[in-house]
Amino acid sequence: MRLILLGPPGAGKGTQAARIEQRYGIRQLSTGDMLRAAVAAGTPVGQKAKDIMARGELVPDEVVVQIISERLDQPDCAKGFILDGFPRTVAQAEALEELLKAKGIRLDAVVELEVDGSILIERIEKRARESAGGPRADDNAEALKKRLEVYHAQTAPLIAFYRDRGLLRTVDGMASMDDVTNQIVSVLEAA
Ligand code: B4P
Repeated sequence: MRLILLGPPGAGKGTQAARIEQRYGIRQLSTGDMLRAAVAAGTPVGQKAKDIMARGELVPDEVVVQIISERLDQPDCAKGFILDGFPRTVAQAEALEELLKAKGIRLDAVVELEVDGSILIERIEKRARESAGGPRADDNAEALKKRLEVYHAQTAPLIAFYRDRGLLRTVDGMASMDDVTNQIVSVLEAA
């Protein structure tokens, strides 16, 4: 099973990808987590990404495409994968299409988590307040405003991109976490 989870910041992509990974034994590939790990380790990619992420902007397409391209070649992705937070631009989606074509892999579904703006802000403010290790560098009002603007300008066009390819499935991301998981499972069982 190969799928993409699409949605604005705080929509629950990371939350749901971890649950789907558990349920189906397919790998969660979160570009956000990979980039945060690179920042924490101080690698060249991390040094490049650190300030960009803290401002709530997108890391350059070529950097993220390279990370995903290498990751998809790892043996643990052979059974399937959930792309969480990738692609985030039309250029990334086109690069992914080429990559998958070259590897002879077909996507099963693109699941969009639909959540209203006010709920996204509430969720991220809650995470910033409650996170044990302190808030994420980009979980503050200014960066969040930017992340939402970037989503609408650069990522939302992917909804039409995948609808045109007959892959888009939209679920209500405002329901409880269990309910959202059940909706995604239904979509996958039907794919
Ligand atoms: P990400 O790490 O992808 O973060 P996100 O979009 O903010 O979060 P997500 O939707 O996963 O929300 P979560 O489940 O955590 O990106 C961070 C940054 O990395 C980007 O801004 C960018 O700089 C960079 N980046 C990443 N990928 C990139 C790419 N492809 N290209 C360029 N740059 C890239 O949920 C949020 C909160 O809501 C949690 O606290 C959760 O507990 C809560 N929640 C979730 N579902 C809920 C529900 N149903 N009900 C109530 N609460 C819920």
